[in-house]
Amino acid sequence: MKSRGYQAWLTEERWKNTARIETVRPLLGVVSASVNPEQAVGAAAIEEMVNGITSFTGIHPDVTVTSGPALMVIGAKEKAESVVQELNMYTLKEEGYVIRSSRGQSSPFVVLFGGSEKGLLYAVFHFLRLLGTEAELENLNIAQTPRNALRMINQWDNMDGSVERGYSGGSIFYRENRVLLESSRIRDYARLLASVGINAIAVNNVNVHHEETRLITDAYLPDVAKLADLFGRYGIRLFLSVNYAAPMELGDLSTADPLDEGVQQWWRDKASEIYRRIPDFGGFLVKADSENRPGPFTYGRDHADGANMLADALAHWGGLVLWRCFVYDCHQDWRDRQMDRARAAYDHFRPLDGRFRDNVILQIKNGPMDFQVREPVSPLFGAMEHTNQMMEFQIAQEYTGQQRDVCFLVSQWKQAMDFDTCLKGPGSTVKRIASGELHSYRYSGVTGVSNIGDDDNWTGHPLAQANLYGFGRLAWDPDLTAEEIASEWSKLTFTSEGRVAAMVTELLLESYSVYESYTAPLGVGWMVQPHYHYAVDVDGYEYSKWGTYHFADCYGIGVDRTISTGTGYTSQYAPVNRERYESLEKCPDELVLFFHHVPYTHVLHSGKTVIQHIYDTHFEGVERVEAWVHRWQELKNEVDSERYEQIAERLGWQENNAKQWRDVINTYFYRKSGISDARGRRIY
Ligand code: GCV
Repeated sequence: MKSRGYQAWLTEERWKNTARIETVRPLLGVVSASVNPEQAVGAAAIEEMVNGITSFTGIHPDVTVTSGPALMVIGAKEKAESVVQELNMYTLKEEGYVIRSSRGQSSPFVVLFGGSEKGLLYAVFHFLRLLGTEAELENLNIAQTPRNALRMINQWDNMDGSVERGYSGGSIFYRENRVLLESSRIRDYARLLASVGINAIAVNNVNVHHEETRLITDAYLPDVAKLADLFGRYGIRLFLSVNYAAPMELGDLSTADPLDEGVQQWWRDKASEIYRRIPDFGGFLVKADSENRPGPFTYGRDHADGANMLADALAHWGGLVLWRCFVYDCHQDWRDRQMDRARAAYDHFRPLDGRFRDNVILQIKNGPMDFQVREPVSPLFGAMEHTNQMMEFQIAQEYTGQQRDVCFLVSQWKQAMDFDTCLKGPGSTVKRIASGELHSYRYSGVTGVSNIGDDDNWTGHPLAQANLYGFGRLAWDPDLTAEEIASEWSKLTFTSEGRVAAMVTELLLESYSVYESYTAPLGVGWMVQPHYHYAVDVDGYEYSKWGTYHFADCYGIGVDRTISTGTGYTSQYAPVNRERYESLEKCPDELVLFFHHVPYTHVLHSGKTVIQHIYDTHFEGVERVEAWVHRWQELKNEVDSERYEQIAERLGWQENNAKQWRDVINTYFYRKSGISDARGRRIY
């Protein structure tokens, strides 16, 4: 039996309500499926349905499978006939589905109809969510299509078995330069991802070291093909991160210049070699000219030259190039304010709009810096009307608590998705750009840096599973609310009975603002220990040696990014947002130190001074975590001991972390400003 943590939200736990099991027995006892036998995804859909029914209810349904359009009828097949006829007339998108069910209790049925086997698989997982949350099964009339075409995960896994920014053990994919194909974990991971609608994955770190460079050679391609097959069975297309200098790194050429004919031919040959083995290969993910990774700049070429060369090599096979825009100069000298790191992606890429091939997608981090707890939305997103774009979120909690502290990131991602860029007037939201609606992108979507490892429960902190779940659900439907997602996950993971799911939902929904409250204030970010990026160190961040990231002195704090007196970063936004951020009066409190340098006595919209805000939030943050610790203790007898203890232990760590942040931050700013806490609390 798999442990409770391992099962995650695909729980195998039997319903406690036996009366309910008897009620649904006539419905769940029969499964009639029709699928294309050549599509492995269809088989997965049937297997998931049957196993799901048995796990929840103990019922072993009779199963018949025929060959035909992607369809499943649960229960009374004859009664469902007219619904099936009607649905057969529909044309659904490939990944779309419809679920309909009968009205009365006599001869009940549910029909699941997919636009393809993939659509059917998603319908099955939807139906299993209904079973898992013990929702009503009568009168269903559900129609779904994903809003984002690409819903992707990026693994930052290395072949030596480590995971960059991994906080839950080692890699499930690799160990000691071997691909771990013998383990059932990869398949179970594919199931978890497919259950929330993920349809693409890049299986190695964007920092491609020597051994990972070899993934595109004979040494590893047979194994990569097996990985692609495992994921393909769950409708997930496999991508590889590639080293821009691979032709050199592998010893074949002396240059990686994208305009060199030999280099172009090398990548064309490489693409045919890969597609011969993996016909459904997704394409390449590339981190170039960023944090010491090679790229086209070495040859005096720009990013369009670089990306297009790879795109041309893949085009014949329908492959994509996902080109990351995380390009900045880490040696920036902050005395030269034009060197503001926040400006970098826009300054590099915006002038290249229209020059990228159709099968290139620019992959842009949600904020202009680097996954801080609070950043404005990257101004590059949506600013290139003629270039495909997708947004990158970080599910791994690098700067947001490293899966020791609870921080439900769906709250953060929702704010980003709902942000109105105003690029084409009001309503030009990020979610409409990511979905390709605003600019009619050919390819677009969202991607997330994975937070899983080989810890038994996948994510280290059991509650961090909610971030992986939530990422997939939001990528499928950005209109879902954080409340809906948190509650759905909590019920699936802790069952809908008793108090646990409700308490966990509350905790998750508070957690983003709690984490923000005791860490770096008001959007200023960073203040973390170098390289480690977890515990507090106000001046510690590794690149701070070239200039502080917060500009705190005895008078004030914050980064002046205005056009009038600062780095000019605000100019990168459309007029409405530019004016809002440029003006100290209009700038939202939570971002005031991201955009402005202000005295500690500056009064926020909240009515508090900046310094008092810092003191108050840091005291409150600790109090709120202390309250969680007590609330969790009340549930001791209502949660299995495995997860109870893991969560209790981590809440204890979080409490210590919050106290450390409170004491260090409050002391630092008391000493800098010389202003004491208006409420007279002891600062240190
Ligand atoms: C994969 C940050 C992280 C790096 C990461 C990089 C990136 O700088 O600290 O570990 O490298 O982002 O997104 O490429």
